[in-house]
Amino acid sequence: MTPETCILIGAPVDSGKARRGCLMGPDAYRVAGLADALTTLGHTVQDLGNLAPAPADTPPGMPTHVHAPAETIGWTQTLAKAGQSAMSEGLPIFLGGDHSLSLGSVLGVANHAASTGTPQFVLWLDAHSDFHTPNSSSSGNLHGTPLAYVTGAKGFSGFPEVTNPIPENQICILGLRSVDDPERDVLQRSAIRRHDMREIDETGIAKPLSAFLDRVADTGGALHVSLDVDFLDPALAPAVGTTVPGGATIREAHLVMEMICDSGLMTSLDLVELNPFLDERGRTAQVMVDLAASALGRRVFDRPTQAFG
Ligand code: 4U7
Ligand code: MN
Ligand code: MN
Ligand code: MN
Repeated sequence: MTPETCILIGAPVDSGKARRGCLMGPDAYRVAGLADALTTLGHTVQDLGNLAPAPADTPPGMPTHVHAPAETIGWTQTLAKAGQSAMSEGLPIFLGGDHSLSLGSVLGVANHAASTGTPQFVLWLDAHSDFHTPNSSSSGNLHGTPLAYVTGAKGFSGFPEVTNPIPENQICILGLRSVDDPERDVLQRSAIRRHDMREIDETGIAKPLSAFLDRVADTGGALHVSLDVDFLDPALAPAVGTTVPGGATIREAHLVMEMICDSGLMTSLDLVELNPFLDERGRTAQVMVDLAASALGRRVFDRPTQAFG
């Protein structure tokens, strides 16, 4: 693949849920050798270190059961800014941190895409749909809300205004097996492409993914990939707070990454929800680094260029 400038953005976000530990994620990816893996593949790596959230106040109008809204608002401001400016320098890789970091990462890359007149697409690899608003969330955990926020959903008082919402038909979710009732109601009425594990069992994972990649390619779009550790089966990737059995296998996940790489479409990447405190001898961090390497060109053999579809 064409050599990229990969910009590592450490986002030790831990405010998106009550259970702590994701703040150790960025360093776990560094220890697992992410930079070396990318350099070996011919890319240039620039590590911006770990960022910190901008100071923010608790907004009036935020339901009181929501966990740490001010800190997450601060992170959203910081990461949107960092993401938008990194987009003109290379391919940002957001090292999480819990999934609330994507409130900022997706906002930032979408703002950049809008400034260049490019349609922004989002591929969400996750057991969960993360389509709550602060009002619909019964847990009050904002890591369950980023996809709703970036589509321009109401209820995110105090958060940066979403001036370039991602159109529903430019979002694809793969890996679903835990969707709450309020999320299901909204998703079923939406144009979001959503593929649960049952469908993946029945058709294979390549089919829905290649259809989505074809659409990105046809429109000349930018593609943000958001990889939640819990996309994978917890037996293979135990370092996550929200384990849901029945997830993707190692090969399904690598195939997704390899197809993304072959498409040449990925313009930004989140690695989220790794909680190193729950890991077993670093194996989950290693799996995530290996998946990032697959998305950026690691191969057993070269393959002839081919179209999917
Ligand atoms: B993750 C949940 F109730 N839906 O809202 C919630 F099941 O980023 C989980 O995908 C959210 O890990 C999981 O708390 C957020 C729950
Ligand atoms: Mn998630
Ligand atoms: Mn999840
Ligand atoms: Mn999770």
